[in-house]
Amino acid sequence: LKLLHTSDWHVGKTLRGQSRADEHEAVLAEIVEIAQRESVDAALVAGDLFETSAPTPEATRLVLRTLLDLRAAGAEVVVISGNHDNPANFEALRPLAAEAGIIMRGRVSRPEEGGIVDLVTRSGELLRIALVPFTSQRSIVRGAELLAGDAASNAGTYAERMRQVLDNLTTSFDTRTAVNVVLAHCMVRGGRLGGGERDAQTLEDYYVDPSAFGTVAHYVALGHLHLTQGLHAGSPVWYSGSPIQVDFGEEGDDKHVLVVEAVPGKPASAPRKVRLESPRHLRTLSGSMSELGALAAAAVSGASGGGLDAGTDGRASADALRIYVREKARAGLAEEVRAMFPNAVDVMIEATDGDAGDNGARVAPRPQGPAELFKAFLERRGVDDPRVESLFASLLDEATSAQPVEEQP
Ligand SMILES: [Mn+2]
Repeated sequence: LKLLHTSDWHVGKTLRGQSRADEHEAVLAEIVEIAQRESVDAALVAGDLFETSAPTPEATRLVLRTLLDLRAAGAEVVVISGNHDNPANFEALRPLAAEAGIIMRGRVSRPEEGGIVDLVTRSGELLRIALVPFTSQRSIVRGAELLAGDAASNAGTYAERMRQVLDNLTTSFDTRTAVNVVLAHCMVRGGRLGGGERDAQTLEDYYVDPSAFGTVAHYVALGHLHLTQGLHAGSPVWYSGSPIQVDFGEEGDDKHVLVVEAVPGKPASAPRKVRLESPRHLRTLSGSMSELGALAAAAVSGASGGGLDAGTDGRASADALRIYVREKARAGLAEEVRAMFPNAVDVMIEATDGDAGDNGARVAPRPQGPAELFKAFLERRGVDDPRVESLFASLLDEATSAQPVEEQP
């Protein structure tokens, strides 16, 4: 039995206001092609299909098209929501998706109400999947209660609640008769960030311990972290990573889908990484105007550029560039840089005190997100309390994710 594992598509993601629809079109078509070529029994999509909880019609069209194409390739298609997705929308689409042979879940459900699905795949094997869509701090108590069948005590961390949810969903796993898989969108302790993930939900409060997945699953297919990686656990626990470099923090990361083979009664072998060829690369350049000019010339001629890699493999023109200019600020400077690099999506001027060039700072400042700025603010105020940071992160997340505040039982 062969599984294709992908996640974190983030369709609808823009880069400094520029659409990335063409990148998404290309990479999702590539994933469908891999599913066809490998004749996979099932395609598992572990959340964050969309960038926002209110996707545009264009983003919706592409995601639905891709899911239908995966289904048409002969694969069972199983999808859960991530923290960027709208869980209520996923639940609303669920019956329509089911008609198309696509299993979709937005919320943790009892095993008999869709928390567990059994599929007889085209290879004739039984595939049992426990579905664990992203669950927020706010809804984890209800999720744990729902599955335990009684009121959970108010004590208990996010990690403990998630362990209860996973325990309840995986009790029916039977390694002799089925291939057992957990499909989840969450932050597992020990995972490495890719750089494009949203701050709040990678904090300590949202960690799940790898041991919570137990030892019975053949495979645990995770979404949330954008870097392809396996974790040390009792079962093979893997993040497929995102198919595109979602933000500049992921510069240089190769992107993959994972292909896993498993049969009942035997532990699964390690997943095979299938490298995605189509994604555009994100790249940061920095230098004075004369240094940047040399890089631009080298990129055009395909030669190597003076110690700064402008992309010498013929893809340079296709890269999306972030450029730090070390030069005295003057009117029209950013426009001059954009003229040199038509693929610049972000141009930042680092003003220098003296003459332009070698007197300028050598290190480009790291761009700071709201959480980092707030942390710096707390430091200046002499506040040392991780709970305040964590509260800020949750509030920021609520304000920016626009998830429905009310949760229906
Ligand atoms: Mn996520």
